[in-house]
Amino acid sequence: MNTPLQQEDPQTYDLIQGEKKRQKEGLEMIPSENYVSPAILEALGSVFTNKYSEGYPGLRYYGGQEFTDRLESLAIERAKKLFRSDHANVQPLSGSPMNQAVYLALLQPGDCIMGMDLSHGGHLTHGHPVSHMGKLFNWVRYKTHPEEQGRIDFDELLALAKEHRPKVILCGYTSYPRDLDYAGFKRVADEVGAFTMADVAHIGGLIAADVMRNPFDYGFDIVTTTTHKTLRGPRGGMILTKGKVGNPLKAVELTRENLPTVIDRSVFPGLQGGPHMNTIAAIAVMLQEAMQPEFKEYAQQVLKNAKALAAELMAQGAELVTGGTDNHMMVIDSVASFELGGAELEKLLDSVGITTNKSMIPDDPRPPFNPSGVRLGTPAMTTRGVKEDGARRIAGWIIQAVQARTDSVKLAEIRAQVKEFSLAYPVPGIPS
Ligand code: DSN
Repeated sequence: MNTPLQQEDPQTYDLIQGEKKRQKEGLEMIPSENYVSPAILEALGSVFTNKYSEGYPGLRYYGGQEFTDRLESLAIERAKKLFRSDHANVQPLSGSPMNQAVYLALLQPGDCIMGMDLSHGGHLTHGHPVSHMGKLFNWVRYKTHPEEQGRIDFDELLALAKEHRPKVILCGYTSYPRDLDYAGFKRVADEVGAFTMADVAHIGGLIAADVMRNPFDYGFDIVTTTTHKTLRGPRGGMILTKGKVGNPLKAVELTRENLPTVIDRSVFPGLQGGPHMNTIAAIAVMLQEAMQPEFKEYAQQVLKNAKALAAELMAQGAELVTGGTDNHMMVIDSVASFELGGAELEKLLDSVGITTNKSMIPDDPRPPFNPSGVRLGTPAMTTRGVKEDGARRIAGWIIQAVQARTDSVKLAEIRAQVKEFSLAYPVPGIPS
């Protein structure tokens, strides 16, 4: 029997079927992607999508909030517990508005903020000149030392901070394979009286599971995270803060204690309109899943798989930025390793069913659309149940594909092996 979607819009239905097949038959190795559970898909497709809820629980601009208020409060309480924060705003529509809401809450146009250089692993929203936020504020970018396992030199950072007197010191990354020394950032921020902000979008799930450091344990003021990467939820964002929860309808002075209120007011009415309540429902489910013991095992396995994948890639001749990984991702220097640009390697791996994405390497001389690297990660494959031996096989296929780059017969053989392997590990929410 046809589904309602199939009957009403067969074109869209067919595209969804195509995407399901692609996800089932291939390996998702983009470090920011994952698979949600059937329960999360159900919450995301629920009738909460019909509801407008501008405001916050108990303080809305529309009627009919009996269930939305309880839902948002549930998500907030779960987020606070999981991340050990005093407050959580679960309304950001995704990562960019989440970070924008923080900058717009703490800074005036032209104010100084420090963040990690994009080619060293920082995100576009961390002040890259092409972004609106990059133009609005005075960004000072710091770098890493990739030849020293990606170390950040805190003497250099302090010297920069003393010179530029930032109001905020931001750490966090989108393409950096190591953990961060939050205590080092906090020391520098305290010397110049700056707020501390960590964007842990990539590693939110690993922090929630306590397998990576939590910035709040080092005195950070604000932590932002998307909800769909290692946290394995719907696409969305959360802003977690220390401080005293106040009334978001009343303007308050910008102080550490007032951060929860200042941030709430910045998200709504400052930046966004109605929150997506169906997404908040799915975030609530995701947070509950992340509190279970199985989630900790998942997070531990993500790290073990990344170590196994990285070690095997290096053993077979790949050069990794910083020489390895301490988290869920790694960046292959594809030019140094194989004389292949990142775009070429991404395309080659697409052809054998391994999905990755091209990525800059530190101080990359090549342009962003064909940079010198490719980024890989283990969150999605680990959700499917792949373990270290599988990670090593995947490394083998990546190297074999590079070696057979002009041999279409061999590439087709690798594609068939990747498909057979992938089909043995079902994707949650997609019947096998
Ligand atoms: N697009 C995300 C990533 O792939 O890291 C971050 O925005």
